[in-house]
Amino acid sequence: MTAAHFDLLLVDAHLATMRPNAEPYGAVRDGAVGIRGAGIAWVGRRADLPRDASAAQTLSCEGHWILPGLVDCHTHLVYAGNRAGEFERRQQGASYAQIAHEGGGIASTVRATRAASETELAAQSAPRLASLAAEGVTTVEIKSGYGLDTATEAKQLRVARELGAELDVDVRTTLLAAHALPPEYAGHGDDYVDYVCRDTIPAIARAGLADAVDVFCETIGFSGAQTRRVFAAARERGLRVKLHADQLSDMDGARTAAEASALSADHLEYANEGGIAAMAKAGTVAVLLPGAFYALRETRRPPVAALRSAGVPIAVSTDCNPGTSPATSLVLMANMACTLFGLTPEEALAGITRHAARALGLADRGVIDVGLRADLARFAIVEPAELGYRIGGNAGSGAVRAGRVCFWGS
Ligand code: DI6
Ligand code: FE
Repeated sequence: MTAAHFDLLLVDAHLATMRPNAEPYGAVRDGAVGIRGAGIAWVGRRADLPRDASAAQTLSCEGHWILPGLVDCHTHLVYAGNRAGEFERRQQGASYAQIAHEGGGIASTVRATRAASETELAAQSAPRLASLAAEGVTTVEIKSGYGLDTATEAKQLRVARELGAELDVDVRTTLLAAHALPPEYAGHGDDYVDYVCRDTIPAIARAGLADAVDVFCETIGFSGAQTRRVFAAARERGLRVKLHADQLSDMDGARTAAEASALSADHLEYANEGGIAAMAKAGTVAVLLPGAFYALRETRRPPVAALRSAGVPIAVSTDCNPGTSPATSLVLMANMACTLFGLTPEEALAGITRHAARALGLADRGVIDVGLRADLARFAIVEPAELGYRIGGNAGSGAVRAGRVCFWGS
């Protein structure tokens, strides 16, 4: 038998492998991870490492914890402009409706995003992605949805991919052309849906710019019938779907998502029981977004107990967007999912690793196990629950993506 040789060997680590049905957090104390190429070749207690194990590079984790590289599975982080001024006005008493009526809200971000050059858009968006990467996020989903015309949606998705390459993050892109009605189509929702189905989806699919298609199914967004039309056009082009479902009202969005075998249904504050049962049957992941819940001062919590008892996997994400969740810390979202929604810290960590990977249809990551991608995040903590417990700060002390060290602190 050939000796165990690794390209990279991590030692002096405690591991929260997040493997299900093992110890809590899939924990292995005094562990080691052997990496060969882009993949994990060995995981276990250091004491069990083969005696003849050797490595081109060995790194000490100095007693820190190693988790699977974190996965932020729902963001709108590529946009131009800023809505802090609107926040200021709202705090002084102006309503969302009033601001929207005056051309603010999503429309103002659409104007700024259309006007920005690709370089400007990338420069404004980069710090948001960098903030996620600095806390060990190695995979990020980024949606379009602030272009609302084919050319600008394509520009957003190109910038998303470019930023991933630049900042060493695996970016998955989602076309969200059905996010809001652009001003050109005011009062003509069905005509815009025609345009999305006939022009935008085929063009984006031909250019290979999107991994999935999403819709904002809501009274202020698109109806269930319109959602199904967009999903059918996506399916025709071989694209998987996901849905902003039941965020502000019960639109039966959870069921609509499940019936289309959606990867995920996201938000879900107002989801009904039938929809949850349908999600369980279809294997659709529930993505909870506590940042938007918090920023909107929503009081109706997503149906966590019902999701749990139906066996629906629960992911947690930032929803990073300029209007309802200007959040750039995924670990803070794990804390908020515990405090606001009642998740256990272990559930919250599964929500930003294993279940988030599944929400993107990625079976090769989200858990530390042999044969999976070597995407790892290192944290200066004494136990995994600390990541659910802390409010703010960044305990991230290192990250490895596809076997390569992205950063390594002390
Ligand atoms: N749900 C939301 O809460 C955001 N988009 C969505 O689909 C709002 C986005 C914004 O206000 O810019
Ligand atoms: Fe969103």
